[in-house]
Amino acid sequence: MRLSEASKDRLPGNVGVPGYDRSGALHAVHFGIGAFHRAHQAAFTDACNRAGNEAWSITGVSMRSATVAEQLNPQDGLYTLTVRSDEGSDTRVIGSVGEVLVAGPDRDTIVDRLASPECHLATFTVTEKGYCRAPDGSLDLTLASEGFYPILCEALVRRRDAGLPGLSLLSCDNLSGNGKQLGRLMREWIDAKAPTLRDWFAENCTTPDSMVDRIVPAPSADDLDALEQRIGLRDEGAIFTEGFTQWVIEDDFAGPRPAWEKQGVQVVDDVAPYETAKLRLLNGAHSLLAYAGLDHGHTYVHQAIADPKLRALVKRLMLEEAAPTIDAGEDQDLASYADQLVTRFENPALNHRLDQIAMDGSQKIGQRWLEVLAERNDRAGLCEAILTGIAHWLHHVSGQVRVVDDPRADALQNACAEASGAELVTTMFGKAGVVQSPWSPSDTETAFIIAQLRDLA
Ligand code: CS2
Repeated sequence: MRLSEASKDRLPGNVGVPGYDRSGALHAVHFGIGAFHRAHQAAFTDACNRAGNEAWSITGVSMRSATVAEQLNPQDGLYTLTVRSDEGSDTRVIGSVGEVLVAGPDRDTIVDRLASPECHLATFTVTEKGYCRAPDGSLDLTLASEGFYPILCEALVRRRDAGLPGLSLLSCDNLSGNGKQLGRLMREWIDAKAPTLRDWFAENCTTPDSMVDRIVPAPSADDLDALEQRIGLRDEGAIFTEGFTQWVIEDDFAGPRPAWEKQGVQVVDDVAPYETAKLRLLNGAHSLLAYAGLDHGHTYVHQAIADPKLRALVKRLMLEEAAPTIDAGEDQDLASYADQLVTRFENPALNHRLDQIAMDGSQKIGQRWLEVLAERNDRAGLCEAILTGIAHWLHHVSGQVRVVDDPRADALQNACAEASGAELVTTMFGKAGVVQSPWSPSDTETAFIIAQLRDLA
């Protein structure tokens, strides 16, 4: 039997269920309702609803596939979130998602939801590639026409024409200055497609920056079967995650939002120090573990971090290469942050696949590695750990070792087929390179990468 409103009372007593009215007087629309959103923002909003003084309901939007809609709609939007640690598994039902719509077939309904007076927020986990940036960082209008931009723009025009307030547009993706980038890209769309909206958008909508953190591996079929055995109901939308969770948001909202700060969310004036530390230490280390770990024959993050060679590289990347580029706030201790990250990576109960992290590298390595290299250009010493990561990434995107899951896979593979050695490094990262890079490799850096690549061949 499937989990649903009707069946949820059959769950064992140790599985918490939403005890609140789920009809939701206040509304948020979330673009990109994958595993991450369900373990993070939706869980924080569920905690707010449970705390009792508000009733938020989320319309989840899948940009492409109908899979999540098929998982959650027959379950009345309900799904379980299981926290996995050394001590075992703790499961609860999350009730903040009311429905899931699919961008193609349900387009008009999504616009209606965003244009309704109850809606105050649009949130985003569309992944790095979902922002549809051209290699030079500007909005690629052709790609964007398939993304969230036209839907959101149409809804904002309707809100303006109806005299409704604007929306807070909250990016929860791993981009540096994610809110500022979203604002800039949305303005580029508006300028090109609906210029009369420009002033209203500037005056009525906000795009706060945010740093999001929780490790959420893609669930496996075995995970779902074992959960069913344990809780007695089938949950096709189940999510499994770690205990740690963090959300830091810039205090810049256009209207109401859930009282997330009462559930541990940090609402601050400046997100940048948190975001930079997270992207460069956690995500930077993740990408290194992914490409180097796969080349060393590992499958999961906990295996790669247990490999002494990779562990030493990760520590070096975090403490000696990334940390010196971060202007840490008073409450940030980067050395203990790095220790905490290593412990999180070691969690064997998560089974976090390296190939999940290796996806879309062309969209990720800029804010994780290249910005660090660019900032350290003038400092003493080579960033050997990051440069080793780059060698493994080049080996990966050559397409000769495994399938490359990346929106720029063809361009990357062609570049690897046509150039080698120093020429390859320049083709990739030089001015007008295949990857838009704030960093121009020096001769010493290039020589280091080539030597590493030779060892991998
Ligand atoms: C990972 C992130 O897949 C990836 O690229 O580095 O999803 C990472 O697990 C999260 O950002 C952790 O907060």
